[in-house]
Amino acid sequence: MMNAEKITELRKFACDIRIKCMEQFGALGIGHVGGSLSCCDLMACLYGGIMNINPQEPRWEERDRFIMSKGHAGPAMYAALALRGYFEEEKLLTLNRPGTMLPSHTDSNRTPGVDMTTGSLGQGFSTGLGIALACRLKKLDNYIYILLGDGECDEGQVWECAMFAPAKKLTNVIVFVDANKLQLDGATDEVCALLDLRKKFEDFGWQAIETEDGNDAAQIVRAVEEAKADTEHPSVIILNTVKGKGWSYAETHFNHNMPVTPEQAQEAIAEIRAAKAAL
Ligand SMILES: Cc1ncc(C[n+]2csc(CCOP(=O)(O)OP(=O)(O)O)c2C)c(N)n1
Repeated sequence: MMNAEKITELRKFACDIRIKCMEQFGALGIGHVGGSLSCCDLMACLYGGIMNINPQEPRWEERDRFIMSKGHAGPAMYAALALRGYFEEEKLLTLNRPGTMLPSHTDSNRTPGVDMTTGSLGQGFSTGLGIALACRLKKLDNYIYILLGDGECDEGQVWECAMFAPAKKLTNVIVFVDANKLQLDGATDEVCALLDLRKKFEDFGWQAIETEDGNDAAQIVRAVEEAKADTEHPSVIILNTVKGKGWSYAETHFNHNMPVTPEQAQEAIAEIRAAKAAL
């Protein structure tokens, strides 16, 4: 149970993560803005309080794991990792440049704190369940957190995983769906409608929880507590989020991988700083 003070700290951490995202995009001139900004609150909750991790020992065996299955949102994860001290914050400005340790999609061979290489949508869910099964066989007392995009849920592989986790009783798994309703080239409902995602997961044997506001730290923390209280089923938490959250331009203009000028990055950072100051 986290108190109100801790929740405010997580909200501020989410603002810092957003600022670091925009610094990365501004330096590169392009980036997956919408899908990164929509999951910063989750990154803040996981890396700022929920996960049992040690930034000084990224490969500590008993740690909780996080798999960014929607790998194109790597910049949000990198921002959280840098702010938690996994590597120097200056490295963020090398995003996706030749020789960088921070490719646009997460790569466990390059970045301390990245537990699995992702980018091909659907695969992070499979490899995450493999890790969960291995941890279970090793009798580790830890959690495996996996983030999917709602567009990613159009992948057939996701539904193979949805069958596998309950069948193997992987109760150490908590999956999040970043339900921002948009994907690469349109609305998720129009590209391939998911219909009642919560019921679908329930029918596959999951405990399914939905947050009204998936960008709200208090709701995310509460949902994870509820997930952990069910020791019979793997859990999925559907986060109703806003693509581009925190920068009004990105919230209101459809974007996926968008160009970002230095001026736009500064405009976004000023807006996020003001939001943080109001907390
Ligand atoms: C297997 C596969 N097919 C296509 C792509 C190209 N792709 C990258 S991101 C994306 C859209 C993903 O949408 P969503 O999961 O909703 O992500 P978000 O809106 O949160 O950024 C697509 C189709 C990919 N990375 N992998």
